[in-house]
Amino acid sequence: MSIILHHLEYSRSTRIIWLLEEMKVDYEMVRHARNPETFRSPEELAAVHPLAKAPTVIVDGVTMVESGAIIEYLIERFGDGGFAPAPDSPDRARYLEWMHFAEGTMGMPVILTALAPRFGGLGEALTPFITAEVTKLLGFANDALAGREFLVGDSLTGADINLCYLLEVATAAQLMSAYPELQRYLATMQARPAYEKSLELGGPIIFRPAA
Ligand SMILES: N[C@@H](CCC(=O)N[C@@H](CS)C(=O)NCC(=O)O)C(=O)O
Repeated sequence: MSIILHHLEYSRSTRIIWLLEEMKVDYEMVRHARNPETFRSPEELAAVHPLAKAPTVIVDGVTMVESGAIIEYLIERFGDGGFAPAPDSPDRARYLEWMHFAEGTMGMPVILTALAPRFGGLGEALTPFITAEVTKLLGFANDALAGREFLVGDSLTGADINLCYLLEVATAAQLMSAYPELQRYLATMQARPAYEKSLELGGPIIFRPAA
């Protein structure tokens, strides 16, 4: 068994470090720095996969991108029955829904909002649309997590891992103040030893320019 994780600084690939540390499996990590001018991934990552995206993993010689797919695949192969409800569990549908909600629905508006200040803002046309979307999506997740430690069931799943990166981005973009349940949930995840280890190994998730 061989797992190679291509990790890009300040990126979603911290999700995969976190998962691999939770599963306690051996892996090799190849680190990539962002281009300091464009903040995009470097040529070395394009040599691994044409999209040059993080995370990229190579599992037993097969190269794969997309956090959600990678998380599902690694859990199937190496999760030892944990980190996802079984296919016939009543929690399975909700697990898959949350897993794909993160990148499929929440990612674009949250990341656009976080990036917008660097590019002169969202502008008049996009601001109402994107802001309403962010409010709806964070509110939805906040309500779903009321009184819960995890998105699904009573233990950590891949869906939690996929969502938390976006909550880190939302926190950095100061979008989280109205969502106490999301703040509490994220704090609980941040306190997990494997989460702490992922930051130790991968560096900060969010780039913060020197003041
Ligand atoms: N939906 C993809 C998004 C991957 C993605 O956009 N990753 C960013 C890092 S957070 C990236 O590689 N950016 C560098 C670039 O596109 O040049 C996933 O969840 O893996």
